[in-house]
Amino acid sequence: MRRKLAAGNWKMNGLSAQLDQLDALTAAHPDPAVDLMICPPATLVGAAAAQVGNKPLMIGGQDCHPAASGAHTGDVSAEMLVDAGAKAVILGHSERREDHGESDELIRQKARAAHEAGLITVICVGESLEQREASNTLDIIGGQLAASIPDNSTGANLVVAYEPIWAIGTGKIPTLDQIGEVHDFIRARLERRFGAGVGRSTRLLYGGSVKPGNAAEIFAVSNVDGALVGGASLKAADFTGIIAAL
Ligand code: G2H
Repeated sequence: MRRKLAAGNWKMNGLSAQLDQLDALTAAHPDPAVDLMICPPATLVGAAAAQVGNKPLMIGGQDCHPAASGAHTGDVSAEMLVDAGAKAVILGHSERREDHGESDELIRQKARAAHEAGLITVICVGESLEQREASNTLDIIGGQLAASIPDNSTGANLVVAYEPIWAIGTGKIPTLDQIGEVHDFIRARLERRFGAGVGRSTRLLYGGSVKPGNAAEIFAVSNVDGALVGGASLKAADFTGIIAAL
């Protein structure tokens, strides 16, 4: 049985005062029935992890470099995230694929390094509106899965997030049938590549304009094990509304 997961992606939002939201979250969920994760910007990962301590809220990064250390100005390694107290890292978010030209191959290298460092990876896949309208969604997702998920993935260290690019921060979401079709497809591809054990235990998140008002219907879709939430994770009250729907 897969444990549900609510993961918040703060993106490039949050100064120190934003960490107050973590206290509000852990106070509202002292013993959650689902896994909780917040991925703040890199500047806050260490402070966030220290603030959360042993409370049941994982802190994650939003990216990492494939190398453990070296001459890579501005980058952060998986080992550094672990050292800062992170338990997870988001990789291959479409904003990184677009803003930084990240390829599936690079994402796979990052994910392999993150798994070796002991992190859970939340690997993002998703199609553009143009690709969906051309009926290429499953081909695109299949290619991203094959090329960006590393061989050292397990049901424990891999989470896949389906984030249709056109639904991110736009308020638009796919139909529930469209979400179900893609999640069923991702599950089948994982089972085919890794076998039933890993394929069935890997958690699949939906991401893209998830809000307290639409979370319950999305979570009722087959093979949706939780959400990767951007804007609505910035306020503990909104995120709590989503957690309550899981
Ligand atoms: C999609 C999501 C979080 P939002 O990027 O990864 O953001 O919920 O703001 O659409």
